[in-house]
Amino acid sequence: MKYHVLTIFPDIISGPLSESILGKALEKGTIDLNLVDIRDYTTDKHRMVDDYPYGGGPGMVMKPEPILRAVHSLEVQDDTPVILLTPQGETFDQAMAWELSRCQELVLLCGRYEGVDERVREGLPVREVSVGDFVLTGGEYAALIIIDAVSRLVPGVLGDEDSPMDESFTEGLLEYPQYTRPAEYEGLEVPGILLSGDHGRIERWRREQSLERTLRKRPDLLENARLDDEDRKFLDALKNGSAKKDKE
Ligand code: JF5
Repeated sequence: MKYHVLTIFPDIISGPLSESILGKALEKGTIDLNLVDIRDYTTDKHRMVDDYPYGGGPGMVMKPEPILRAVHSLEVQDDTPVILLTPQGETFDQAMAWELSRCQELVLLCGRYEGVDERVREGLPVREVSVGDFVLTGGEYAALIIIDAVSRLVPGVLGDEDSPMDESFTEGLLEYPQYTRPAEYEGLEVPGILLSGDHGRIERWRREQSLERTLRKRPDLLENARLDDEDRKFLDALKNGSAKKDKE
């Protein structure tokens, strides 16, 4: 996977991507990063990337020419998605992360200020993507979120030990609670079932914890979750307040 990131603040992108798992993946070449400073595609002596909005109003707007020149300078296949990070886009989620992970390359366009001149959207087939209903100071942080979520799905980025395939088992549900040593910390105990060695019961307990958490915290997720008959029975029991409390 190769990411082409267009930004006027390349250091915001390079810093986080030099660390941890993605830093290793970049070193290994499992993922690749082409950082493009939009300012390098200006032609005036002040290297101006923004200007006042026509019609007045607060803030600045990113000029179209440097952005379009930067995008056109890229050597990418014609079908490479050009993603513009903006609160106005379709909301990014795990399904989109899987979809994007199947691309060979992605172009991520980071806006700043009050936004990007509308003609960038008209001059390019851009896909507008939002990472959530809030406003950031710039698209760089949204681009990092997308790069992180997509890269961990690219084969070879995670170790074999923590394969993202695991999640397709509990697809669409919140994760069950995790514990590690010590078994007791200041009176707080690890649920006994996890120490029992009974893998069948542990698996069922985890499934029920996932279902219960999802029902309590994110009931909206249940509509698209993959549930079997046993899951539905358990959820119905929870909703009726008659689910048996776990004894551990
Ligand atoms: C941005 C103009 C882009 O604020 C965001 C954003 C929020 N969710 N997803 C993206 O992007 C930065 C700000 C102003 C264009």
